[in-house]
Order: sequence, then structure tokens, then C-alpha cells
Amino acid sequence: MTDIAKLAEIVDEAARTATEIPQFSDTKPLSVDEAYAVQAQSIQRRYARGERRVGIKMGLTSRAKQLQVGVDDVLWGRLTDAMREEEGGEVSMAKYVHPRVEPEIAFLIGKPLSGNVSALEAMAAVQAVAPALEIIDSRYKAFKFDVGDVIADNSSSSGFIIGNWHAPDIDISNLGMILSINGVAGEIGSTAAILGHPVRSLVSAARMVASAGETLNPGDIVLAGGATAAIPMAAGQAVTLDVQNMGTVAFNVVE
Ligand code: 0L1
Ligand code: MG
Repeated sequence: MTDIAKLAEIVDEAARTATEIPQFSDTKPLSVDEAYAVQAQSIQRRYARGERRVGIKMGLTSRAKQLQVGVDDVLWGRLTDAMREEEGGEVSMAKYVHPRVEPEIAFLIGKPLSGNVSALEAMAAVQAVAPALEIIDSRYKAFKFDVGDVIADNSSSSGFIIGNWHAPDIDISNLGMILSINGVAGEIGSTAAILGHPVRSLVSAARMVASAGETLNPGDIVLAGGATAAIPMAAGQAVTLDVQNMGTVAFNVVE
């Protein structure tokens, strides 16, 4: 039998100490249900240390991301207040194992949302939308994993940066996104790469949290998923995301 609590401790300690670990699938692949159980217990350990739930991230919601990591399922992870990095601030490599950054759209939830909902119902629950950057940091060696590994590892959630919030009636269906490193465009994409429209990611988020008995609550942030492949981070980088009609999100990477 899979020892969910033991695996949750291993993956949580790896994240807490920024230490890489072997893939669980090297020993025994986890089912998707087992992997979400490990994720839930690892997050409980964070809450026990005083971290606070602030929302969720959706992952692998674009073809570019699925191809980059060789996993083709949409997945989700939990965000806590400790993962938030300051917009325009410094992000220390010391907190992470081998972080990557990717361009995203964030939703701010204004009304409870959970279960099978339409895109219209999902948008009616949104208070604001913002450009965002996600820092993903698989705790597994060489950033390699199968679907069970990555879900257990909180879907690589490790950091996020939110730009200025906009009223939810802004059209986010097909906005250009440029992710630049030191002023040079590294990845160019569109919000349309996120499941065809980022609201579809929110619809999936409502369904997926419901299957875990949870709800998206007012004040929660939902990261819709990377629109392009992610870029490896290194000290000395100035990371900037420009989203058409929405503005810029940036941070500097330090040792
Ligand atoms: O946010 C994402 O799309 C990433 C999910 C996990 C896969 C990865 O670490 O790239
Ligand atoms: Mg992401």
C-alpha cells in the first residue's frame, strides 16, 4: 500500500529545503488519486507551519507546456501566501531547486465557484484579472516526472507574481504575451494558447477543486496556466512579462 503521509513528508521537505529528490515513479508510479492525496497532505503540512491558502494554480493548460514536460493532462496545485513574490522585487535562487518562469493570466475570485459551471458562470464569479508570472520548480531530479510525480509535488507550484488587476470585462481571449529576459524576448505567445481561452482553465479549476471537496472562495487567486514554454531562471536575469492591454509584470533574479 502507498504510504501517502510518508510521500507527502518527502515532497514537502524537498520543497521546504529546496532539495531535489528522485522521482517516486522510479520506485512505484502513483495513480492520479494517490498523487492528489499526497499533494493535499503535503499542503496540510504547510498550513501547520502557518502558511495560508490563497488560491490555486492550473497547470499544463497549453500545448507548449504539455510538450515541454511530456505530460498531456491538465492538473492543479495549491498556492499559499509564502509562495507570493513581490512584483518588481528580487527573487532569490536560494529558495528554489531549478526554477523556471512562465507567462500566465490570474483571476481574482469574487463569488464562490465550484463544480460543473459554464464559461459565463465562471466569469460571473471573477472580480478581476491580471497578468501574472508563475515560478515553477519541480523538486524532482532534472525536472523529470510522470503525471503522478508532478501532481504529488503540488504541480510544481513554488512562486507567483501578480501584476495590476483589471476589471473582468477586459477581453482576455487573445492577448499577445512577451516574456523577456534582460530586455530580449524569450517566449512569445497569446492568452489563446491557454485552452483556447483562459476562462476554460477557470471552468476546469471549478470542476477540479469540487472533485477534492473544495470551493474557489472570494479572494482566491487562480493562475490559468502557462501560455508558452517556461524559461529556466538564473541569477542576474531581469524577467519581464508584457501582456497586450494589461501591462507589465517583472522581477529580478538574485543568488
Ligand atoms: O504550471 C504548469 O503548467 C506546470 C505544471 C507542472 C509541470 C511543470 O513543472 O512544468
Ligand atoms: Mg504554470
